[in-house]
Amino acid sequence: MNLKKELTSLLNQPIKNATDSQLYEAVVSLVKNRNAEIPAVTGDKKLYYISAEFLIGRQLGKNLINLGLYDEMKQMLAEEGKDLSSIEQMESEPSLGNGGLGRLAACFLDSIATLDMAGDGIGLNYHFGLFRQKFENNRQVEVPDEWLTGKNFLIDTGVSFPVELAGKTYQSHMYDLDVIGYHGNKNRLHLFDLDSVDASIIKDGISFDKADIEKNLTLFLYPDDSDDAGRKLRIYQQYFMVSNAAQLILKEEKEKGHSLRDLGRHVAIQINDTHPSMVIPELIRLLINEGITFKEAAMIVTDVCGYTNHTILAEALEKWPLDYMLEVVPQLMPIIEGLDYVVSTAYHGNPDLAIIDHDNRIHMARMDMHFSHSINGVAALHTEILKNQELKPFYDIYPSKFNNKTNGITFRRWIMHCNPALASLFDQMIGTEWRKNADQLERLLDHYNDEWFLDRLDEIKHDNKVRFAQYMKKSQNVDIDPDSIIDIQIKRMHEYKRQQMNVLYVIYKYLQIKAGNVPTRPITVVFGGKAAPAYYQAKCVIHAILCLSQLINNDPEVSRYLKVVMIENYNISKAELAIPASDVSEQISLASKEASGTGNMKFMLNGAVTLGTNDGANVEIAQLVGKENIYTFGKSSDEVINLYNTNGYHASDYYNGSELIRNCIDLLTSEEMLAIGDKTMLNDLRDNLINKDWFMTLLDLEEYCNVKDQVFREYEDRGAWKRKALVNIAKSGFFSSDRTIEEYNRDIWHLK
Ligand code: 26V
Repeated sequence: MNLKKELTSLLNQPIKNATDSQLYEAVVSLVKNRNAEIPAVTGDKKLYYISAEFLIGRQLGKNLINLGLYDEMKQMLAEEGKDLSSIEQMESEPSLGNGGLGRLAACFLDSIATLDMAGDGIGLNYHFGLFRQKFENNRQVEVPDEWLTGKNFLIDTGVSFPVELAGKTYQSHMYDLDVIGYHGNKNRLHLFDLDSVDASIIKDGISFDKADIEKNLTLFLYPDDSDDAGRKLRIYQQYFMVSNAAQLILKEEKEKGHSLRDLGRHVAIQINDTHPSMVIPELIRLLINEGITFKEAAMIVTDVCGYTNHTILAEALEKWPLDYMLEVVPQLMPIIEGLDYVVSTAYHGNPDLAIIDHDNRIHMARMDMHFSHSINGVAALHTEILKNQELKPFYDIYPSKFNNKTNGITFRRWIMHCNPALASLFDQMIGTEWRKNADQLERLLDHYNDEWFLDRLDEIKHDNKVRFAQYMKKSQNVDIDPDSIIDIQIKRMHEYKRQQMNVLYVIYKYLQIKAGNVPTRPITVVFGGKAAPAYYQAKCVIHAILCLSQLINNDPEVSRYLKVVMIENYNISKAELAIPASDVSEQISLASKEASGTGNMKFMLNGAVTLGTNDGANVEIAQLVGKENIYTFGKSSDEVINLYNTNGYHASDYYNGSELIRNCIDLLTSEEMLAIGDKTMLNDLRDNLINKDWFMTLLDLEEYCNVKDQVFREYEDRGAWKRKALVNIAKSGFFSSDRTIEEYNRDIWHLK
């Protein structure tokens, strides 16, 4: 049936009479019907990607693109006077992830289906995704973000498993989201839930009774784990997720008639960070229940599982107290103790390798490393740091388990959907093959000297800046000049990512302009990101950004040249608007701390030039584009690691030793800032920078200011800049998640 007829019949009225919200519901029904007709990918071996987070974002546009219906739908609706983008905005955004790790899982599912590999995701059906961020009095306020209101893409499967938590049995409820490959077949994302979950327990903001498991189990994504009840709830959630996963996997294997002893031939499990680690003991437990010995079960599970590490931050490597585990999952403890015994026997009680340490804490990553056949980092530098520093004792005993899988992003969302004009320009220049094979983008370099093409690139960038400016005007009533240089740092707020360094640059620029040293062209510095509710320092940085923004924007002398904007409630949809509008991509983490980054890849693909440290995947970006097409600065990861090891960094030396640094930091608590902001927060931020600065902001600050000034100067050589943008786009093919997934399959999963 043609789209118009199908939609009209679903609407029960002519398209032109329908509201956007009626149209949204009808298009979702249409898509769900189409998805239902698509066969599932089959194969002799199947992957299960288990993750506590799938930051999938809105589903409508992505489904239409992958079904090959987007352009036709858009045009048909336009003929009826309707706008597909506005209809897409009717969808509540599923923010089922915190940041990079969750978004990566979503990109991976897209690529796995596109490459026709049999692979499902398994996670939790949080009723509330990551909190919605509001700004009040220049501070972050958290409010619940319910996404299950209104029509969505979930399919109620009716499938259910019993899960025992603290001695009580709960019945799970499995919902599915279809994951359609680009012009391909279908996999699924299975999200488990509990019927008794009850939103009425939510009190002020996002607080709720953390002990009421029956009502809160899948209520929120990653609740604040700063107190004991929160940490316990994490264990409840994690076990609920993996017990369902393990039961689903064994059920599917039995249905296929496979012997569970052959699990390694037919199943691959990828453990996304340590949140799903309990799948190892849970699977062993279930296999023992099926009559397999502990020893054989442990070998089978090791064959099946692969573990991905996403961070070297110590506080993110989970270690659960033994007594919590005894309380919540007593059935797993004999298995975990058994595994610990195996390790202790094999490695003569080496405490660095023990699963259960002397303080009776269970090291989840260590269990993963002993009982998986693969351990991977997410960018070349990150994997090297894991091998030589963070996980060295494990690399020494299991060198062949370690491998690198540099992250990637799906080009379906991060160019085709978010930047359709640029995608069509690529079609025009090099044909459409790049849509299936991202390496083809390199052919754009044939047009390196084509003035018409370079101008088109620039026009599209300008149009995207206008679109972003209009959006910011409408949503936050801020004015952005589309002719200014747009410099963007959007990511979670964390001291290691060093948004505070960017803040200090803004102050440096403010002082320069005040002193009459004005830039050639106005600069717009854009921030966006959420701070964990209990992360005080990150909240102080948000406060400083918002106060500065007020100070500068109300100062006509400065605001002609400099503007500071913070996107409220930064999420996937907002990223899709901001990234195509950016000239400069800020990737300024302290070297060694950002495992990979994936925003950096999205900016590059959309023609922004990176200003970054030699960290994570920035290193690989630099290798690909060459040093004339990226701006790098700062101390190397080796130097930084050495400073940590020798306690060699003292922020106060930098503060006392540099007038520039002192002036920038002192402005934070100057009269004009205190007239706007909170004295305690601004003082605490200043104090921390001078006396602690754990992530070494001041180490790289001066170099950062100099290089950033250079970036803005060189932007004025318009011809050269357009070519830089072109090279970045043309070299971005390597960062397609299709490439990443091919590598996972080649080295770890062996699906086909
Ligand atoms: C998790 C937690 C959990 C509890 C307390 C504090 C804390 C701090 C950090 C984290 C990080 C979670 C892991 C994560 O999201 N890593 C990101 O993974 C991306 C995909 O591989 C990668 O691009 C980012 O560099 C990395 O930070």
